[in-house]
Amino acid sequence: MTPCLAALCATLPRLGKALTLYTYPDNWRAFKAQIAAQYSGARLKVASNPPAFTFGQTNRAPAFLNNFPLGKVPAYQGDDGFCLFESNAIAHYLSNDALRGATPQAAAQVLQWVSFADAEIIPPASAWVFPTLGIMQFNKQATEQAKEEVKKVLAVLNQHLNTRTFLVGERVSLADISVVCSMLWLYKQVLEPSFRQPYPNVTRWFVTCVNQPQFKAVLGEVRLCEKMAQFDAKKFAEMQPKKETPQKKEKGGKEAAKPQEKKEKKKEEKKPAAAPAAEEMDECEAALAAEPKAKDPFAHLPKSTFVMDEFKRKYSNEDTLTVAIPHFWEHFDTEGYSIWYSQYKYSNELAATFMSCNLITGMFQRLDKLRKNAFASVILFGTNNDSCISGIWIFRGQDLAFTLSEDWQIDYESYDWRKMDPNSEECKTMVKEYFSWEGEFKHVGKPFNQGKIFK
Ligand SMILES: N[C@@H](CCC(=O)N[C@@H](CS)C(=O)NCC(=O)O)C(=O)O
Repeated sequence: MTPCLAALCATLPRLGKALTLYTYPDNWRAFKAQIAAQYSGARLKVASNPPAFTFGQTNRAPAFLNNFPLGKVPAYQGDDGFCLFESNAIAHYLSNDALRGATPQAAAQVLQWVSFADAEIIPPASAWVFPTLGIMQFNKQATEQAKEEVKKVLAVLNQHLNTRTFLVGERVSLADISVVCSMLWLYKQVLEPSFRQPYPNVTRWFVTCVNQPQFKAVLGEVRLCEKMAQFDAKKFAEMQPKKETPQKKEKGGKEAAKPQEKKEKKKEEKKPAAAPAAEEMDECEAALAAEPKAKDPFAHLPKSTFVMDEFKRKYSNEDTLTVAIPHFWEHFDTEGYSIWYSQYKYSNELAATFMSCNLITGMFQRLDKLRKNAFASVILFGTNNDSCISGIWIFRGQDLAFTLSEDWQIDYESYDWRKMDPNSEECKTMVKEYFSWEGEFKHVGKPFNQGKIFK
């Protein structure tokens, strides 16, 4: 019988050993590896937020540079210590044979499209899209040139996909994953219906791919652009680092056309470590800063004495039974927070346990922005074709948080939710069992196999 305990928590894993992908949130380069892992069943943990990973800090620390000398993300570390950088290599490693191309010809074609994405799509896509995100100065000539290059790329893809569903063979491969990810910003930001109209095969293929459950688990719902985004001078001004630098003043159209070159140049000019605040924002930091600053949906709640981050640090770094759980009950604020039991409604549809694990990790990824205000420990009980999923969730406020944002509503309706009385013995027992992954789990009625723990 396959051991199949899977437990996940919306915080740092406590067991240092796991397949870990370091990245900043919503990084299209990391998406390639994440989607490949969804197909292959590789149990990948994404470290993209504090305290596990802070972009600009963790990746500049000696321990990280020791494994990944460029300090760039995505970066991968296996449970065996194996380390990889470069997103394509990581995605390749986490793929299965079908994704990589099962014959020498198919494998070479996959490589062809992966290279095509990097060499032909990313440069013009960046030159066109970055100014619309306010992270690069606008230059009309460069943008027009980029649009023409994108048209060429779309024409090539459209022709290729005229008689094919996917780029290589009859199934999704790493070729589709790489090319789709490289086109995400284009399709979201600038490829409005009239622009994409001459290339129907490409849009059909793109929509088919992003609607595959394995893509969806990572990307969520991808909404195609309705109106071509334009350069926003105000946004660009806001995005610039406060301190003026000579580099910033030099920034101009030619650079916009060649983001890669710009980065190389910047590297040469970079002063050694000393003054990060004075450096020009690089395209990745800028992309991060460009994330729309959503209104805090919990802003209306009175302050709470329970510090979620502090509890998560205890849970991540210290013994659960003797330190984290006592800390939780000592500080838990019953007015500012609530405790909920969740149970997956459709357990009869759960097949392979790795797919159920992906269901849970996918949900956690989509709820990433809830992390400051929520904590969950969710467990998959049972074996292949006989399993169920349940968990304990802690939310800021007295209601389920999911309705507060459109982005959070994808998964929660597939679960039954029961609010628990924090003073009840039942609640104390379940918190203990779900937080520590130990106990009788009497209410579950399925074995809790002490086999592998996937986090
Ligand atoms: N070719 C690399 C590019 C990686 C890359 O440029 N990563 C950027 C984020 S988008 C980074 O980590 N930059 C940090 C730095 O330069 O310090 C890949 O595909 O993985």
